[in-house]
Amino acid sequence: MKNILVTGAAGFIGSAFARYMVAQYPHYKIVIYDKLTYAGNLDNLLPISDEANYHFERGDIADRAAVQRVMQTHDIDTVVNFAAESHVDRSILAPDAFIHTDVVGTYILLDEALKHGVERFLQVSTDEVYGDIDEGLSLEDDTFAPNSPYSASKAGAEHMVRAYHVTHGLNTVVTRGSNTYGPYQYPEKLLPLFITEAMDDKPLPLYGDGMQVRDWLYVEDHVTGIDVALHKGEAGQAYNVAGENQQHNIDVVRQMLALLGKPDSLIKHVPDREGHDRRYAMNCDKLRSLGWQRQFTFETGLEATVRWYQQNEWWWRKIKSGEYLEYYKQQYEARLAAAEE
Ligand code: NAD
Ligand code: TDX
Repeated sequence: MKNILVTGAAGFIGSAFARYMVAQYPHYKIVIYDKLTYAGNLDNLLPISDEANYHFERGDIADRAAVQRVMQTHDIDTVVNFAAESHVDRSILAPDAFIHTDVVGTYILLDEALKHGVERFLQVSTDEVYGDIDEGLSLEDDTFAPNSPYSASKAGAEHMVRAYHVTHGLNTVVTRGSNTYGPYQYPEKLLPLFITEAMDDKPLPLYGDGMQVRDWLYVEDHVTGIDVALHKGEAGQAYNVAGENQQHNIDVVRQMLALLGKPDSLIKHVPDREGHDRRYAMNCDKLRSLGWQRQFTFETGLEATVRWYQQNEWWWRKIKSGEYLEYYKQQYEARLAAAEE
């Protein structure tokens, strides 16, 4: 591994991975390739933008000619694919971009990686491919049952990764992360949306009864999980990256409000997300057996996250304008009007 193409690394988890890799492996060349959609933000990469082993190229993973060019220019031997449309609610409102990037884009990246002789291809996937889990923990060999256009597109991408391994012998690894939170997360996801809205004393639109269960994973632990799978994972295998911290949404929100010193009365129960999965939970013994260990508890991770948003208003205030406000209105205006106390 010498020259690593990290796609989608102007986003939340990809930028954390890039910041970590640039510092951890000064002898690797880290080439970021990102379309800079609404979720891509060069501010996320400012801490490493002057480092000698960091390079940035703007482009779409579904643009074959551009992908070819970047692989050749930088003599890429390793690909880590974070690039995706990542928000479930947006996939319900407008699924086209999810098919374009998550499905077609992943296919083009795989195809060009194969042609270019890439030695390792890591696909960043999600616990949502397993679908709603009533009880127990999802294991890597469980069947897929994706329920949203987002998770269906991520499952489609994974099937293509598998096919390129089995059919063409491409050296692939997949990681399936659980709900990730931390600094630099775009304020459309539950925690950054609710932290920043609560700081302004705005109502917090909690879907349904708020009793859905998610497994919360701090972003820096997700990043080290991907690093371990990249370096030690067996070709053709998938690895769950879990927080082993399953909580009801309403409890997560209450803990966040306590850290901010804001009242629970900001919570408004609004009409539910369509097709809303009730519970995700994974077993991550397989990745642990490769030597991965989390460093953050939910208490330390949540506190670090809340303080970061308090201290970095420069980062998120400018995001909350233009397209963001249009999306917010479309997603929440009618829901908040129909809110129950
Ligand atoms: P994000 O939305 O913050 O960032 C996505 C990035 O991909 C952005 O920088 C965007 O500009 C870029 N991008 C989008 N379309 C592109 C295209 N066609 N070509 C090139 N770049 C493109 O997402 P995130 O939350 O950081 O998630 C990163 C990856 O991790 C995704 O693959 C997602 O499915 C997966 N994942 C996320 C979570 C989570 O909780 N956020 C959990 C598990 C897995
Ligand atoms: O306004 C909201 N109100 C609310 O009740 C939002 C945005 C979310 N929620 C609920 C829905 C979920 O049960 O909070 C929970 C978390 O929601 P999101 O932050 O939208 O995440 P989720 O839908 O669980 O998906 C996330 O985890 C898996 C990421 O967005 C995906 O990219 C990842 O694959």
